[in-house]
Amino acid sequence: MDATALAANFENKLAKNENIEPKDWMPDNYRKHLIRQISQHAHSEVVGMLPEGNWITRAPSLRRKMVLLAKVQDEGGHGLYLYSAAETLGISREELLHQLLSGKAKYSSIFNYPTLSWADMGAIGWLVDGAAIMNQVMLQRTSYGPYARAMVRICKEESFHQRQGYEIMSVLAAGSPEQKAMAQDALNRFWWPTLMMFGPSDANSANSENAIKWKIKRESNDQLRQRFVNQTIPQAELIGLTIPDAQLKWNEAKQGYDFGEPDWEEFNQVIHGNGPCNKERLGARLKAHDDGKWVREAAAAYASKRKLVAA
Ligand code: FAQ
Repeated sequence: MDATALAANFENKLAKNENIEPKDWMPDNYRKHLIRQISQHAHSEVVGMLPEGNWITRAPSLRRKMVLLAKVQDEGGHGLYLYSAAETLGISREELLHQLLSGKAKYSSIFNYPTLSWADMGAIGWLVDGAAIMNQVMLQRTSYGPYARAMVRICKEESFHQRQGYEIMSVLAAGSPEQKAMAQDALNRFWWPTLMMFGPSDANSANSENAIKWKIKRESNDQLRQRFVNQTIPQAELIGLTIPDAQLKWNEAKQGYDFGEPDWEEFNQVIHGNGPCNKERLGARLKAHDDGKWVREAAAAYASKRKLVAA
């Protein structure tokens, strides 16, 4: 097929909502866009293990510890599926990791905030995983096959994560005044950074136009943020916690809540490396990479030995 026919074939598949698969022809910019988004997503899952990993040894009971451990391991698994999905686009795992460890690649802003109390485990599960699902449900129908398929399993696991977080928050909110205050404080600190997870407003979202055109994203940053707010307010009310937003108000006409504007200056600082924990997070990943060097070397030596035996 000539270039025009290949491009027409690609557009045709998108129009029919058929997946684009790794061996299909695709425009270079589509490939680049996907590598950027999928790898940022993978890095987010892996760096996202750190804030919760901080509380594994201090979980208040064996049950809580087992659940948290399982959840953090799930996030590591999500990172692996997503790195594999990115690799199908022709970039190596080494290059992807280099981009993260050199500070070139972005990962979700939310993981640059500290986890100061046990209630933060509740807030992360409830809000951060809740926001992640809101975004990822649409990604199950993203146009690139390997990414869409990875999202199906990831969404199932994120749904359990969201429930375990909300359960932690509801137990604390129904506990002693100190426990309830701890839950409220976690909500106060995580609310605005969670809203920022959806990315800048549509007017300032440089990548959205292509993402929507290519059916990589099926809904915009603002639409998803609005849906998350609508879904979360009744959940907060049910357990007697207050959303820290004086502008929050039900809007009958739009059948949704009006809410305040996140601090976009703070968001810009965080995504450019100047958030409260950016250096700590990258430092932890660099250390993990160095500590794992002998494992990579041993695995490579074993693989070449097996190749020799097979030859
Ligand atoms: N943080 O033009 P847009 C999780 C960047 S998974 C950092 O609107 P786009 C699970 C953006 O990259 C959480 N950077 O970009 C879990 C772009 O910069 P670039 C991760 C952000 O791609 C839970 C620039 O700003 N989820 O949490 C952020 O159309 C608990 C302009 O933005 C995903 O990655 C941000 N929040 O929309 C794990 C889902 N927002 O690349 C552990 C897949 C924007 O041009 C514990 N990703 N930027 O230099 C997406 O849906 C999209 O990439 C968005 C951004 C919505 C994140």
